[in-house]
Amino acid sequence: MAQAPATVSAVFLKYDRKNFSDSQLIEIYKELLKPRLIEEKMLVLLRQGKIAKWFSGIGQEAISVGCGLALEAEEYILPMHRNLGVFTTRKIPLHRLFSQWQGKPGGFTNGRDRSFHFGTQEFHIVGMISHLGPQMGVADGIALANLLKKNQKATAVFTGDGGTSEGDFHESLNVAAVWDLPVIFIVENNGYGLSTPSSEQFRMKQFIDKGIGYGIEAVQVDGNNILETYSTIKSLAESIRKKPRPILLECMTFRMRGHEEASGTKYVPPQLFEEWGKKDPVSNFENYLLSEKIIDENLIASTRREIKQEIEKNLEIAFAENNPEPETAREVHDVYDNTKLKISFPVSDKKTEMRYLDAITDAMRLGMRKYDNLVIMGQDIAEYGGVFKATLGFVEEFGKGRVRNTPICESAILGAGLGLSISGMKSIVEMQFADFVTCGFNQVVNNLAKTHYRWGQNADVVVRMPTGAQVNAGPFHSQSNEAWFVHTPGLKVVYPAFPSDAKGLLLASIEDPNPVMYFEHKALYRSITEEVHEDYYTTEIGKARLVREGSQATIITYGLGVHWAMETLDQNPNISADLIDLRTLLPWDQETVETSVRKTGRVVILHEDTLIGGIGGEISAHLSEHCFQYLDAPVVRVASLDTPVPMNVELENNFLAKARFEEGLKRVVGY
Ligand SMILES: Cc1ncc(C[n+]2csc(CCOP(=O)(O)OP(=O)(O)O)c2C)c(N)n1
Repeated sequence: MAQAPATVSAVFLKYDRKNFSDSQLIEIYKELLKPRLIEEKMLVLLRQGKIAKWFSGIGQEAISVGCGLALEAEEYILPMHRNLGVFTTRKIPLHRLFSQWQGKPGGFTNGRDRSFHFGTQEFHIVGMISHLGPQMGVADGIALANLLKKNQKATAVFTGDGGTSEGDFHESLNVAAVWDLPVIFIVENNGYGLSTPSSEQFRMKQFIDKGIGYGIEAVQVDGNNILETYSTIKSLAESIRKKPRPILLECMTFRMRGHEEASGTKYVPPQLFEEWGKKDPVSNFENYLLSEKIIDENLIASTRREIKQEIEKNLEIAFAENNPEPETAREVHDVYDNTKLKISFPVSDKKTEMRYLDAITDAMRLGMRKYDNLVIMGQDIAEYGGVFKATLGFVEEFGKGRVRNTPICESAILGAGLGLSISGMKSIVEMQFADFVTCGFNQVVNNLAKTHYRWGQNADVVVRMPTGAQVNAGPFHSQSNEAWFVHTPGLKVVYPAFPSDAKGLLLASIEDPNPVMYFEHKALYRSITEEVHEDYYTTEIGKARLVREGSQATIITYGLGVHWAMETLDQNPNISADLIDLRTLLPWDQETVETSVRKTGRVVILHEDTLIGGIGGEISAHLSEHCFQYLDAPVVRVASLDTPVPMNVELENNFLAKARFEEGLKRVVGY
């Protein structure tokens, strides 16, 4: 157990009251004291077994409170797990915080997430996900929205010193630097990441030394000195509102308790507690105000009494609240933003022959024209037009503000997509190749996918995924990774096989307020054409398409598989089969599939993805569970080999499911 902060009567910190009036200083004191008293109460409740876990920020309050006081109420703050002061200075009713910590409905996540893991538009706070660093990319997106709206707002995001070791820190600072984003990156340097001391976390002497590496300003403050944190953040915010740019703010501080209360503090030398205990942010400020005769013992006592009463009153409310009543339908429903989208039909009959790639470009162009809050971000997508030229000419029409070349920072950019959405904007993020989404995987599966379920915030982001093999590009430019995302509640996964669907589904994805992984097959870009409506139209997400009709079997496939199946059927005119193009993989169209299976009684599932853990397994399991009585043959899956994708054309052909599809189809039909 850590030692309690030493009670000091002397003032060990140097306070500069600047132009603060006495009453302002008293207000600041009250704001600083409140999180301390809440925490002290939480520690008591923890010992009494009334709460389960506590991440303490005792010793670091001056940073959170300084930031909360310095920014305007409409400016977003993205705090971490030790920043209670951000929440209290934003005047969140305490019973809502207490309910949140107890998983009660009066909190912000209806019991779905813990402690400070929530956001609230009402208070302009975006809480963390457990992974620490992703916050910073989200802050970039919020700041980008502010920059594009020219609304002169600052954003502040927190990280611990340990969190800066993550790639997200580097990526987010780098993106913010290149784009001049008005963000204050606040590093709370408390010397430890869990139990690991700074010496085992990084080599540089101090964080401000990193500023030069990113080409940004960096400022260091005494993080325990409330007047210094408050005044510095206030003036930095004023400055970046006028001249947008990121600033790294290093706050020197110390965590006076364990990482969380159960973890102990054995790893911290006792003299550090002694040394930093003297610099306690609350008692020093209190003593300073006493020494300046701005407050007296009576005011201290009455302030403490008032705050304690407020805490007790609000705790009563939270404790009296019932736990959330589990309701399965509501849990499943809340995974998505269920705003009903109207399907748009083309106004005229005018059609043009388009390649698959042209249809994608056309959809993006029409989407950009319709939604002036839509931003496209990706590597080399601006003047260069993207490696596949999908956005050629877009900069000329829409400008560099909305068509943004990004540094090679998948994670920060996907996080920025969420930040834009939080600020009411839309985005398309182009992965240069679907394979590279691995570098931003966390933002997709943990941030974009889970945010709506957690605190009701939608992530209006389309991730374009140039995918697939048959292009002799080897293991890192050919993968089919759609199954990873189909397994992630909260995402939609779309995968068109034809130009007309590519256009309609991309426009539907842009309209959809949920995160959509939009897979586009590279081998189809320039190899197929179709007459496509010139007008704006959308194709419903979640609906399969019956491409061919037949009686002997049902072929279920998507993407390039649809074309392989058509080719095989053309070569085998004696086989009569329903050919279903799923078009959307999450949610997949069970009704269309079941209707066909009930008719044919035989099923072959074809996908380019490898077999084990592929979507075929899910569909097959579903059919054996729900259509067993209609089946006249075992469901057959034809997939690519369970190996990485080889480059050599012969090896790749052998790898791909196409090589085994005809045999599989005949096996099913002849069973
Ligand atoms: C990606 C990731 N790895 C590991 C953890 C486990 N973890 C939680 S907090 C923490 C230490 C964070 O240290 P720091 O950023 O310095 O913040 P502090 O706790 O000191 O305030 C670790 C390792 C995590 N949450 N996320």
